[in-house]
Amino acid sequence: MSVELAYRGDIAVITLNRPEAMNALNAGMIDRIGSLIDEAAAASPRALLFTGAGGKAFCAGADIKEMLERSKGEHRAAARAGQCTFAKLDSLPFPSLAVIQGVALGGGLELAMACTFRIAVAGARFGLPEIKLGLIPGYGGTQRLPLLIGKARALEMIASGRLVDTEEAARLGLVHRVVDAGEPVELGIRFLDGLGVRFPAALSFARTAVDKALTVSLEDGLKLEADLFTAATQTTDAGEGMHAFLEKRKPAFTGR
Ligand code: CO8
Repeated sequence: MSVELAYRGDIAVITLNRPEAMNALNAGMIDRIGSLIDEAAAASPRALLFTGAGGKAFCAGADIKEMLERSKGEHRAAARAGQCTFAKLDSLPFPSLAVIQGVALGGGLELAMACTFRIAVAGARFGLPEIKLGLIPGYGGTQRLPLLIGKARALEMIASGRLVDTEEAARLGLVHRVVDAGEPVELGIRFLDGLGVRFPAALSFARTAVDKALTVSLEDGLKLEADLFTAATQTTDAGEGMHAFLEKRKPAFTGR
């Protein structure tokens, strides 16, 4: 199978496994990623980690050969299918992490940008090079890249199609951390362990609120924050977190 789901303890791991084509995403892989996200979510993991097999590429983007064979209507449907799959990833109630070893290009970077966190293994390179094919990003890149690094920088990356290295990616805020070479899943688990054993349910509220910050008015954003804050107070984890503080112990969050 060119996309696989496995578990490392309470962490779900989805591996893009098509190294002979730099893990390029065809329509079947997009469908399968969507099904595997659902399957993983049903198991309520601590986190969902994405990685690419082969060491050279996290993912080199959408399958260019397959794109050439599509009609106009099929292109739109294919773009929407990928966008829906990545939106599902973006709205999971637990964190997701892309461990990027090698290149993350086009649809591959768009997949990584839909994750909560991105870490780069030394030597990784990033880009939205669609312009060099006479195209633009179609799996959310024109929308998520400006949200992550700002409009001017995003337009420059998309217009030039140039690749950025790990140092620049970290400076731009495209990745959260750069780590030394190693086995990607191990590196990802180490990063997640450093963040805490399990995130409280409030993480998904924080993500929703922060996502809206750049797209709605300040007034509407503040109302949303108050609503989500209230929702967070009603979770089991909020009771646990506040009691643990007063009892001078570490909280045992369950993600609920
Ligand atoms: N699609 C299909 N095949 C690919 C892709 C791809 N995106 N990338 C690499 N491959 C294949 C190559 O054709 C080659 O196959 P073969 O051995 O049969 O010739 C094999 O992988 C190895 O690639 P290279 O020989 O080129 O390896 P290099 O180490 O020289 O270069 C690179 C690696 C830099 C990754 C290079 O392959 C490259 O530039 N790839 C294309 C990157 C790119 O342009 N990505 C953007 C694609 S478009 C996109 O992602 C749009 C997303 C939205 C789509 C919405 C609707 C579907």
